[in-house]
Amino acid sequence: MPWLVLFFLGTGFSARAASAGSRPNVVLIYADDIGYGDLGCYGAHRVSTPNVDGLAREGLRFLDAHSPAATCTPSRYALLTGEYAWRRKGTGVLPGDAALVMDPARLTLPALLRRAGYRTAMVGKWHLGMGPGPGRTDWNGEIRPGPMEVGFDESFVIPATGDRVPCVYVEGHRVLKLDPADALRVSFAAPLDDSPTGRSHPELLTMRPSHGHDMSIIAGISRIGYMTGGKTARWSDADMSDVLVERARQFLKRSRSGPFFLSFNTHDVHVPRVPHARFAGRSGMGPRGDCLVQFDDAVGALLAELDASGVRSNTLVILSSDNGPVVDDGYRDDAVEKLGDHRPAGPWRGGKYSNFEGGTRVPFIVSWPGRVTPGESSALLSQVDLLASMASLTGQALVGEEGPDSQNVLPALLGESRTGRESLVEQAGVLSLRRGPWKYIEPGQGAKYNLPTRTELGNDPEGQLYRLDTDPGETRNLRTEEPERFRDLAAELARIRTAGRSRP
Ligand code: NG6
Ligand code: CA
Repeated sequence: MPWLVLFFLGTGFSARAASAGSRPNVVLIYADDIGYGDLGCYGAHRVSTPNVDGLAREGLRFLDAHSPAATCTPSRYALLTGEYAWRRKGTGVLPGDAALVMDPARLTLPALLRRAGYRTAMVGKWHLGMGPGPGRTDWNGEIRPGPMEVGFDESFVIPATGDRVPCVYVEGHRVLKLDPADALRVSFAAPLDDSPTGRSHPELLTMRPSHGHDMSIIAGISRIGYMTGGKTARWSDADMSDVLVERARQFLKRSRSGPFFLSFNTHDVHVPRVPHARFAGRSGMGPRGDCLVQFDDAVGALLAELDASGVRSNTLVILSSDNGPVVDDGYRDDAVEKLGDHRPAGPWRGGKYSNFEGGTRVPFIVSWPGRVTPGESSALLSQVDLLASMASLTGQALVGEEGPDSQNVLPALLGESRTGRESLVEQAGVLSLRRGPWKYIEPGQGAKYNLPTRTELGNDPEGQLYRLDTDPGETRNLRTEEPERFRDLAAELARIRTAGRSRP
């Protein structure tokens, strides 16, 4: 008799663990440049983020979760494709007129969910290129391929970043609110006319650059790249968060019969940081802190919409960020002056751009009320794993070349296991390999500091080895003390590199 009971318990458990065929809605809230220490639930005390903290309280807060890279484009590429971006040329931080970096033929996260019957939407920052590329994309016509060609049924995006032209929204295949009589042109090679630029006319600016960002002036702020025309289509930086939230809410309302997948990619807290007037001054930390408050408010609005639609208990919400934090990322916005004792990267060294943990160790919260038991988890995982994990959630299998670096960490995401991956490759200037408490950083010839941002890049021509459980701040390089371990990890990284895949 007891074995029968065990049998039933066993099958019940494994069916639950595998969730074969279960199709909860999935909402990914993907922040920009928000660091491990930027949110209240991760220890921030000078900025208040009650909505995110509430999500963490009723969900699972991860302590060793990573963005695939320490900058935006490679992180987003890896998240969507399940392939480490460093395997592909041309996946570094892209200009605003870049061609789509993904092969539309390959499996992506939205395409996988669509296969399982989901309606999929992309709202917010894209930064993966769109159209045929520089000089060839017609911003006044149909812009493709883009999000809609890689698995999204609907798309409303900032093409690149807030600090890069074109400063317009693209809805579906078209620039929103474009007047055909005022053609939009974009160039990253040379000015398109003799309009004043940030460099030639700094007196026209409402926010001045601290480095770069001195080309076309759009809405009083000079950006990276040149654009002319498209005046009716230009966005208002201060309204951006509200515009994206409204689009996301419309999608949620329309899709409540489910299942749906929403990728809500905020612009906060990337530069230029221009919070809406109702958040300006709220944090006492200048625009960077105010944009954190704005981000939190957007999260609250989305969760409220899920509640109002009655779908919250059937929705898996994942909140994370595309890379670690940066304080001065190119505009004089008081972020450095008003930082005080706020530590954007929490206990980790470095930040955005860095090989140190601050580059990719980011907030990661999973909530699914009634399904995911609240708590915290030290499981090692990466956003590159979402593809294989969502495949498992929806009862699908990855085959062949699909998601070559994506591992199924669903049991960890749902809190059924505290074990994630065994090892993980982190990408910044060079590659690092994490295994257990160990971190190997391959030799790097680059500079010690990214001077403009003052970020420690974590380069050492000899390579580095750290033990993070006893030395989270990566202060003691054990390369010469642990030569064997150093060699082993270097060899493992070399194997992952040459194998072209790491998925078991
Ligand atoms: C850098 C920009 C920085 C930011 C970053 C991309 C300069 C001097 N710096 O080149 O401001 O835009 O690219 O950020 O131009 S990311 O989060 O999209 O990767
Ligand atoms: Ca970013």
